[in-house]
Amino acid sequence: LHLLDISWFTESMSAGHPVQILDRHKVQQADEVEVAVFSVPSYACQRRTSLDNRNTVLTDALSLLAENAELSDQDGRGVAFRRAAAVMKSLPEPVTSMTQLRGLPCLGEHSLRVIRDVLENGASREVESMKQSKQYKALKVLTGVFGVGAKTAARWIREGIHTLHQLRNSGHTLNRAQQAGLEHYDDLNQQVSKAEAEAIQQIVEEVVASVLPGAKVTLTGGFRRGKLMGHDVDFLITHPEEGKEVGLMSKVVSWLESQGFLLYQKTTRNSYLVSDDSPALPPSNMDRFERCLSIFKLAQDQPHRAKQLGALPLDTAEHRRGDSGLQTDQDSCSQRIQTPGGQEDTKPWRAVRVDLVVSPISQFAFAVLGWTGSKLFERELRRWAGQEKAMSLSSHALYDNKKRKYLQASSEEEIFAHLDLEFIPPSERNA
Ligand code: DCT
Ligand code: MG
Repeated sequence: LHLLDISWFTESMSAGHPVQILDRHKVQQADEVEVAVFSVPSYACQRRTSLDNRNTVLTDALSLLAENAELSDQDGRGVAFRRAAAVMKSLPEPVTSMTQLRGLPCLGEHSLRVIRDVLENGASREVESMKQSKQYKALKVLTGVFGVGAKTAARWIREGIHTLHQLRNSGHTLNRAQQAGLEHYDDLNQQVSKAEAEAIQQIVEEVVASVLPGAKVTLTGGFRRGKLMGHDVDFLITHPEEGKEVGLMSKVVSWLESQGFLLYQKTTRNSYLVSDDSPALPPSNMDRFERCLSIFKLAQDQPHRAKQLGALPLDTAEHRRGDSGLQTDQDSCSQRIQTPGGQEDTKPWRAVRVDLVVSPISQFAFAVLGWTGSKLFERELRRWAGQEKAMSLSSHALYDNKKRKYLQASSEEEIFAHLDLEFIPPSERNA
């Protein structure tokens, strides 16, 4: 056995210099097999994680366990599996044996058991049986409705509601978001492509330019990290002159609504104020900007639409969701229209989840960093700031608890520098 030891680790954790290859050496043993032994720093924000994942079978299994934990309201377990998956995503080569993993951080007993099962048997028995379980299937279907979270889904399941058909006939009064979610269920459970995101960006840019010349629109979320598909489209809007952005959201939303672009929208007002003497950090760093959660009506040219859906039959929702294996009883006839020629065809538009956020320029660097993700990368940045640097990071500000003051930044690079971290570009924040 040749043990090719690729040590990736920080020169100094507190100095924050991230991943380096320190050395490579071979340990000669009996036969000719060569395997790499990995070492990575423990915070995801110290690592570079591109979209080129060499261990998808392992990370898919761990991510499913994470998802199931989150859907079951077990966030602690969810984070543990997310961290384990993120470590596997950052490895430069496919893992073939357990010996390669000794010394890696964030791999708990449970995650290691799952990895071993996948390496030895090609799949994890636990994950496979979870995927087939009634509980998981029902949680997936119900939380697939926009506006339905884990707690609501669990309550409905306890009442015996497992399908959309049962939900519709349950007599439950759904709120406005959930009604829209049910109505556009199929569309919203179909991934959004980069091309669709760009088409929406064009519309948003035109609207923003017409209501506030000079304002800037930035595509954030997964698409800024280079993803080709996403579950929604996230935008951040600002203006180079502080204060000019006030009132912008309502104008943008009114204009979009008047043009028939919005199938649903809910705007929340900005409630964040930086105070001079205390951190005043919001309990959740996501909810203090002026923010509009919307469902966009995106026109689709028919040939493109047809090509995109390929030869898939349109009779059930599960066909369009590919291999999820989930059964729903969505009446997808609502997704068909009669063409003038009398032929059945897809409707000429689709519903897409779009998030709009407005930030003042003074907070823009923090906002763009906070909204670029991934979710785990953000969580790890905040954990690093708190535990290693005694600082509080949000998508509005960075507060130094020891110096008792806010640290200003006008770029993401400056924030990484304040945190003593090497700058990680968006395309390598796919933890
Ligand atoms: N975010 C976060 N914490 C949350 C929710 C979101 O830090 N609880 C940040 C990270 C990503 C960004 O907001 C946008 O969120 P999503 O759209 O949910 O994530 P995404 O990476 O864009 O994923 P997708 O490509 O599926 O839209
Ligand atoms: Mg997104």
